[in-house]
Amino acid sequence: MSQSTEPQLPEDDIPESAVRRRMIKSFGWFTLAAAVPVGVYEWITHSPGAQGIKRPLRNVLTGNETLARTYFSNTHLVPLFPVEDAAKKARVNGYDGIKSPIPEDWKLQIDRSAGEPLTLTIDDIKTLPRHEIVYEFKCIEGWSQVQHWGGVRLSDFLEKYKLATKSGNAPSPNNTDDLFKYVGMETPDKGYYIGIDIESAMHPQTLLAYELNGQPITAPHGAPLRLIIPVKYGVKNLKRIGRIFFADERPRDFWAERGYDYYVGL
Ligand SMILES: Nc1nc2c(c(=O)[nH]1)N[C@H]1C(S)=C(S)[C@@H](COP(=O)(O)O)O[C@H]1N2
Ligand SMILES: [Mo]
Repeated sequence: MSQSTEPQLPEDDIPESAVRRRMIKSFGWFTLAAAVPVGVYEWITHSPGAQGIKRPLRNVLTGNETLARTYFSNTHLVPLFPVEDAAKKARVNGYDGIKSPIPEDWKLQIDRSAGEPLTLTIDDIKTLPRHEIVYEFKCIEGWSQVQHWGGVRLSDFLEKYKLATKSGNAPSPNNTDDLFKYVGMETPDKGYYIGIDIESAMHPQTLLAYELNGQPITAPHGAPLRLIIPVKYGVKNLKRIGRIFFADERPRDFWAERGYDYYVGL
């Protein structure tokens, strides 16, 4: 586990707090970025300069929902905390879809637009760059807690396995029309399920998490793999992912069906 005050990142990475500071300082940049339609935050920050910013801006969309969705997802980083602030014992909440033992033959299944579904082991997922995040996890029921999670970026995962696109190519800032609008996830027994907008899925702080406090996630917290999506309330942070799929229609969502807002963004 990291002893430094910030989660350790690969050397070529931009520390997320530094990105945030830059964003806060540069209000103009922030406003421009807020108008970019799809989850291109990452693409913009990694692009060399003005040239890289031009293309997403050409696709500016209007409409309140689009603006709200964009503002609350890819242009907005949640605040980070020093690792010492993380709760030693994270709170457990919600057992839907995880009441049975973890399937011994657990594999992550991912539906693709063409060909057979992909099936991956936890070791396959661990081949991607590991990221940690220490942030305030918020449950819609009114509690929150600083927690320390580790895993891989969902955006890295979608790129590596060429997912979330109609063409079967890796997601690209040059072709946002090719992206499906939603990502759906469900537990192996389908007892809990969520849908998230693609902008939030591509958000740089969204993780497929396999560690809590530097240890493998325990069963009640969603072993072997769960979603950590800091731009959303707890309800969207599905534990024990069994299947991932992509759609242009909103995937069904356990708590949205029970009266909560579909987006539940922070
Ligand atoms: N499979 C599954 N995932 C779930 C839930 C659930 O009941 N089943 N509850 C959600 C809610 S409401 C919250 S607040 C968080 C809690 O995560 P934790 O138990 O790790 O604190 O998990 C979310 N993911
Ligand atoms: Mo929750």
